[in-house]
Amino acid sequence: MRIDLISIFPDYFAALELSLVGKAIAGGLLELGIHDLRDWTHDRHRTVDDTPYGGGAGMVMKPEPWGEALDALVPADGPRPVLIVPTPSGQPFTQPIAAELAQAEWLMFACGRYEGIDARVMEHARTRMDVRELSLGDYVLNGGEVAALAITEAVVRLLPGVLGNPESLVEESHGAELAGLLEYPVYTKPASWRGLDVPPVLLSGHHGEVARWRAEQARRITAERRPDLLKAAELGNAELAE
Ligand code: 6GU
Repeated sequence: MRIDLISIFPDYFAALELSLVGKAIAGGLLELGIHDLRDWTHDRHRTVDDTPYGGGAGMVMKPEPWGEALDALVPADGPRPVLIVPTPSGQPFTQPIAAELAQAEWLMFACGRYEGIDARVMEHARTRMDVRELSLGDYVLNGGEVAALAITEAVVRLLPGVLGNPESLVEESHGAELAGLLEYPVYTKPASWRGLDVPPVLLSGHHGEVARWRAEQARRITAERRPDLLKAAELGNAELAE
């Protein structure tokens, strides 16, 4: 897979050299391109924003630098990337979307700042590529960079050969997560710590009882924290649970 990230703060993406994503790059499973949007400005101040038509607070990202950046990075006669535009007004990003994006050969992130990118940039890009406006959740970040990092990590860990222990992925697709539930609590040694004991069933060696206990816990935690997911899970409707 290739991933290109366009931003006025390319330094945000230094974190991708670390851990799992860094290893995927070192291992040749992932190619990363990091681009400064201001490289496609032409004025002395390298201006990327302007005031919004129709009035209102804040600034809007000008279309011209984005248009030039996409023209430069996506030649008309070659393969087309999936263009991901992180925005709080996007479709909610979920695990099934991560799995879908992990099938793509080429992802490109357009990270906006301020009040967003002139809407014509996405409208024009749609004529040439698959555009996905995605949100991490119902809260506001200052820009798309942190969301692009989160989406990149969620996608890259699904690429074949990236995860140290692929059993974790198998478990994710058979356990509580597939059922649309939150995960059960986990424990490791020591069996007793600061007066708190690991639930004895986990030390019992009875695999059936362990599985039953974990299913109960997953249900309890989901009921407490995400009653919306529990309803969907009980309908056995995986899509609603997503
Ligand atoms: Cl994807 N972008 C921004 N700027 N804020 C967000 C978000 C994305 N998801 C949640 N809040």
